[in-house]
Amino acid sequence: MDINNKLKKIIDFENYPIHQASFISKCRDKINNEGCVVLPDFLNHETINQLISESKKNQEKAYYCRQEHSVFIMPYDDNFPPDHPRNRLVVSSKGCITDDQISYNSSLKILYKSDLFRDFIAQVVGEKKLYEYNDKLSSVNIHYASEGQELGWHFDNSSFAITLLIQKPIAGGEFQYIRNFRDADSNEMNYGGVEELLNDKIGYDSLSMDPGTLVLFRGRNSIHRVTPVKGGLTRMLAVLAYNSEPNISLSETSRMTFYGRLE
Ligand SMILES: O=C(O)CCC(=O)C(=O)O
Ligand SMILES: [Fe+2]
Repeated sequence: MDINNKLKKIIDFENYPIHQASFISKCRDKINNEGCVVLPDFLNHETINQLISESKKNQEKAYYCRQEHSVFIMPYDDNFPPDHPRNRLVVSSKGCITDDQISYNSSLKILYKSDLFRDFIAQVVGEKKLYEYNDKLSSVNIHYASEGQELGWHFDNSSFAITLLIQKPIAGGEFQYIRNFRDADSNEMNYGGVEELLNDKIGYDSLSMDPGTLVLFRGRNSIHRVTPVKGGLTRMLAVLAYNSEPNISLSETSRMTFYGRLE
């Protein structure tokens, strides 16, 4: 079967006509105005059940890392004191499996590789074309967060990210964010705002999502975090990553940090 026909069995194509100009333009307006597009029940129930079972089987292969990092995900800068928002540290801890550990037949791979889906995302985020990562690890990942694991406040390096929740924890594991909180391209880092946030002086938004929800998020300027998971059910989430240029590999530093290996 053609990959785009397979795709139509994986997603709710009736409610989400990702090939239609009017739907695409609605999503484009949404991401431009609100910083994210959230599509509940994007994946069919059968797809979610398959993904839960394959992700559980793969969990034993996950590489776990715990890091202390600045919200800017940059090394310590001597030009600022240790308690400056540029250098203050937050904690992130999670497990991760990589693209090469996910079966070629997985719905996630069919989705990731389908032109229909890829063109939809490209048009929504305003890129001509999207490419997979050149290395064998970085294109499709599954993140695992068990009790107590979390992602601290951060800005992403990439301009956008696509996530699909596979399993929701009993409590916690909530995605929280403040949109347009800095302007990286004009080097406007909003240290004042970051300090207020880290001191718990300002509010933020929360995204509520259930398994099967697709989130397309511009995380480069919108600060975000995932709160600590509570209870015995692991938060499992797929991350689909594309590049706007061909032949790009994730940096060696990032691969070593997140995957513990280069290939
Ligand atoms: O787990 C999530 O929902 C978000 C993941 C995230 O922010 C990241 O991987 O940078
Ligand atoms: Fe992020």
